[in-house]
Amino acid sequence: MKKNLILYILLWLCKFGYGQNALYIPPSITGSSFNLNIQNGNTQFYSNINTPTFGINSNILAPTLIVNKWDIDTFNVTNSLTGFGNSTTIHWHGLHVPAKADGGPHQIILQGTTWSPIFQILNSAGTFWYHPHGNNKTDLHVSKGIAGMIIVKDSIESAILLPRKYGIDDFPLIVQTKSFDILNQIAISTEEDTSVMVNGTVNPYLYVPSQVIRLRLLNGNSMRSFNFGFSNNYPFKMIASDGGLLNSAIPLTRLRLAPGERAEILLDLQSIQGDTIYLKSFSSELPNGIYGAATVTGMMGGSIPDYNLNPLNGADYNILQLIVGMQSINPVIIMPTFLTPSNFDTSYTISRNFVLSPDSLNSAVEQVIGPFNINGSHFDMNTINETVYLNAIEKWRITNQTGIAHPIHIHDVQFRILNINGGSVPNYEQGDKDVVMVMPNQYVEFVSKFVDFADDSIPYMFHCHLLHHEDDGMMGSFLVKDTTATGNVDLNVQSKVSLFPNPTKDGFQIIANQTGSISMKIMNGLGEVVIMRDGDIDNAFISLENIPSGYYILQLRIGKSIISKKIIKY
Ligand SMILES: [Cu+2]
Repeated sequence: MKKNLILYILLWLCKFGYGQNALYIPPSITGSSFNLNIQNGNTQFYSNINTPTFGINSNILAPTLIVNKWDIDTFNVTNSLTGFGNSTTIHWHGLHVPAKADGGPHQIILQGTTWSPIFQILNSAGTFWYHPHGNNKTDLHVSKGIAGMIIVKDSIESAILLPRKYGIDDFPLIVQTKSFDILNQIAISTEEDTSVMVNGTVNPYLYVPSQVIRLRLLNGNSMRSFNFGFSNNYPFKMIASDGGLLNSAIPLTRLRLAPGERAEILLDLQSIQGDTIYLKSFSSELPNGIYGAATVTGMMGGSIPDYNLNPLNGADYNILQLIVGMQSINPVIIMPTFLTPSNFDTSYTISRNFVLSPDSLNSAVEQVIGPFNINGSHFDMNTINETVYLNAIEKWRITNQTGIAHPIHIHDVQFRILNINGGSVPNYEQGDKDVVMVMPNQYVEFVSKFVDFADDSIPYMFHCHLLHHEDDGMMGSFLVKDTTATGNVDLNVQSKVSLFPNPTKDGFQIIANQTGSISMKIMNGLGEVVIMRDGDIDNAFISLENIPSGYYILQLRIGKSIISKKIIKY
């Protein structure tokens, strides 16, 4: 293994001097029905060297899905992978969807079959992603290339003057490192991920216009964190975290992203036309314990074998060259300050504790390499670890008693970080999040509300997003249960309910033709409830006279089902 590593470092040094490559921008697709074919491919990361890869509708990676809040979309995901044992799943990371549509380990897509979840986009505008989440194969399938970005749009984001021309002033950047074995096959569970790539392009460059540009950063790595920044400490502003827009743009020169985390940043390039700057990782500044820092050394002195042979660990290295050219048509030239007001209810009534521990308490090395457990358990397909009640607001405390930092991801919801070790939260982590890094010997507390979707048997996942740890079982499951209804969007019921007239000037009638109780709420684009009624509302006229014109969402609870409809008031 050591001999191989020396070879790789030599190869890496050679590659470093290699020519640069134009950054690949994955194609974007939009609409209400998405056909996604998971297939085998071949990619030349380095000229004349073919490497077998996996991709969706392409040799590697996946199209960027551009979806609109409130739309009901169908995703036909076909597993066309060949080779033994390549059943997989596709998880919509960060999206708030029913458990049966979530794409966790329970929604296996066997080879040669198609999985077709249908769900409404309920998230606010932001950058999300989709990737495999199968039991024990997440690292392999993501590393082989299956990962794509999801861009959610909504009316609030659209009203802000921001760059949003995909591939012109608004760029998806899926940042990853990979290991290759001597046969140029992608390898996992090594410390030899010396190839840095963006959107599958090594040594990439990108021509960007000399105006305000938007970069959607996704750390799509298995293990490695990045400490993003630019050459000469060129300043940037962060506008969105995992779950979407922040309250206001935050000026930064560094931004740490762990695997699974996203951020949208703005750069004002007006003053440097003709120049070049580099997106870099300043990994020399990462503290001990974070995979990617100079050291990952536990309390008992254990460290990851071969870790210090990887030249990226603790180094400051280039990720993407930006060559600043001419302005595009109708450039954005002003950075916004105020973005969107925050409305997140943190009045929790239930607290849960989760402790991350190494299985072996007396091995110094296992403190940093695992296997790790959560509250003493490893993931089991047939076990439900936690049960949450629908509409509960809960505080979760994650305590890390291992020697390595773990980015903890929770499905179904976005959360707000209340405190880190009882102290303050950095401003760039104060927005909506679905991944949080928990440092060794620290705890993080966050709060979330578990709304809209309940299921009596299919759980959501919470887990470490270091894919090697996740595959080793550092994952648990939680059910969201409704004591009064299943909470599932029932499309059979949905199709039978109509609103008339819609669009409307002053009000509408609900035609449900259902027996039993119906309750109703109407929410505005901020998710605020503007009208609520229950009781005998089937065929009743609902007045909209007292609310302003615009788009609204009607949510009806009929018996055990919840359905949603869009209403337009003009
Ligand atoms: Cu972990």
